[in-house]
Amino acid sequence: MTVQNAVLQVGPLMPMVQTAITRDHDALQLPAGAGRSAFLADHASSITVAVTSGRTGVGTDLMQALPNLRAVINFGVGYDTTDVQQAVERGIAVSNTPEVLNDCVADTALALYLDVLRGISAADRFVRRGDWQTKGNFPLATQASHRQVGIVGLGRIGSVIARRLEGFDCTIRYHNRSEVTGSPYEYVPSLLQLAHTSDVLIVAAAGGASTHHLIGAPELSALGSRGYLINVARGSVVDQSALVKALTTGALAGAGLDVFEDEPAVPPELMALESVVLLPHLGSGTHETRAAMADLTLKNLRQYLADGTLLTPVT
Ligand code: 8YV
Repeated sequence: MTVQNAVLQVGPLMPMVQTAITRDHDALQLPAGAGRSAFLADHASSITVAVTSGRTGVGTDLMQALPNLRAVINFGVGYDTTDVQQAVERGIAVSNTPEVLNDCVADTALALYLDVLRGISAADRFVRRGDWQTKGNFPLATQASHRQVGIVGLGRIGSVIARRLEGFDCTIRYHNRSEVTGSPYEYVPSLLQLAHTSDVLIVAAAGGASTHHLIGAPELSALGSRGYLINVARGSVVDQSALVKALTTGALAGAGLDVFEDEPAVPPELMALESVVLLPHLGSGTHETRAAMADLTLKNLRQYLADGTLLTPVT
């Protein structure tokens, strides 16, 4: 028997989300490998709602294979893995989980900021290796307070990062597609100019085609050999090859990275560098925030199934 208006799980989800959609909505699970074609041949036409995460998404091919898809419910604020253009063209609604993760992602940016400038993780490795006893003092680091900080993307998360940095007496400027009305920070229309005037660039812009490699060799060179890059947005926003080159040649002082271009792959050249802090895309990864994201994901799904509208649509 074919289920009508079926809900489809696309990719891994938090256990509480997976349990809820299976228990309450009889969600089907899209097989990852060989069984996918046969599954789609059997079920594609019955699927009207897909529940996915920012890491997996409903990409171009899968969306095309689901002729009756009406909504994509995305766990995560970022939805660059979903083909939003096709969704708009076909009238498919897409939701995400904004706001609830602002604090934790901003906290992660600040953790990377302090760690990279002060060398906290490197100093921890220094102590564990026994170097304190054999080599003496840990090398001097860079002051984290009173810095010139450029925020790339002063959106919901970027604004919280800026507020946190005020506590460190930093001078904050930002670059955005357009000036943020009423912002207390200086808007710099040229990203290159922002890189020139910043000690640290913090990337908090959304991923996707419009920001692909927004930060490349020229911006990294403008940031310079005493400059630092922090990225808690998407790996795609930064030209990773250019970043690796700048870091390995000393053209950039250091970087704190929660995101990479081809996750979970991390360039091996970075593994050997003491000047970088590498995190496994954990920006929103706390019990509290992930529970709030799960809750908002399920609210969007339930509201869509009840009345065809979304609580937090992306378009
Ligand atoms: C999540 C994120 O880890 O919300 C986002 O966009 O990058 C993270 O909070 C991820 O989306 C979960 O798939």
